[in-house]
Amino acid sequence: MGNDPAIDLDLARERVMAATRDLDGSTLRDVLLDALLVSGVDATVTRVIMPVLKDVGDAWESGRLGVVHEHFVSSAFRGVLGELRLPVQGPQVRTVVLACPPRELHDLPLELFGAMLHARWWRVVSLGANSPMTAVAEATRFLRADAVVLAGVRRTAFEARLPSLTRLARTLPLFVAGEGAKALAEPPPEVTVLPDDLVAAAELVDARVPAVDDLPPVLERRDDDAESVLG
Ligand code: B12
Repeated sequence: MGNDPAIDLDLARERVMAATRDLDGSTLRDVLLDALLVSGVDATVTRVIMPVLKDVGDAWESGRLGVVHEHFVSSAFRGVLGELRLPVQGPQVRTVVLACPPRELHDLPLELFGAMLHARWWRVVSLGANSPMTAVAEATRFLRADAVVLAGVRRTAFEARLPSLTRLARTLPLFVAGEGAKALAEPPPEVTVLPDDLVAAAELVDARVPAVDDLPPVLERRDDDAESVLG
């Protein structure tokens, strides 16, 4: 890899896309881990993983790639990001619960967002797709969570749950994201709609729930600590 992260990430994106077409899991994993080491979680998610996800989704819709590619890439991304989930510990750790509302299955961008919060020293507890609102509320109580992020593509996923969202938002900061959240005509005033830009959204959540003193360094790339971050 060269010294210019922009060039590396463009190349990484092309290689991940090619590996997806070839269903080549080991190349995909190697390229992504390299990108994460060199450029960190934020840049790799926004410049490599999300664009590939979008390309694969569009190509799948138009028939240029098959359902096999969509499944393959989703599973491979989850696997690689899972490898990075070192436990975060200490009094300064904040806990976030991630979930998709009931009947919402588009959970992958939310998982990617979780990796970005993890890199900011959040303990990320993911309930995944199609989560009952009662389960979300129970998880927040049990974990004494500091925040909740819900994401969905369909407006109805949120619209049908406005009373539960309002109740939940009275107990802790509640963020909603994705096309469905943005399409809400009138989100409850206590609920924050996150921007599409994942870095801006992560910064917003991070700033809204300040950690206690002695924050450890953000788990982002520094020239001298990339090895320790990714182990
Ligand atoms: C992959 C996919 C699926 C996968 C989901 C895999 C997964 N685990 O996530 C599966 C197979 C499960 C699926 C199922 C269905 N899907 Co689908 N799916 C897609 C597809 C092809 C790609 C979505 C994607 O991941 N895009 C990549 C991401 C990066 O882009 P994005 O979703 O636009 O997100 C952007 C922003 O919204 C934002 N964002 C999104 N989430 C979050 C979260 C956070 C925290 C933040 C900060 C930002 C953020 O970030 C992105 C920035 O560009 C799209 C079509 C497309 N080409 O986009 C349809 C699409 C989303 N699906 C659709 C539909 C209708 C369905 C189904 C009902 C059946 C069907 N016809 O396919 C089912 C069931 C859905 C349900 N009940 O939830 C529709 C949604 C229409 C709507 N608004 O209601 C779409 C648009 C297809 C279409 N043109 O009709 N789908």
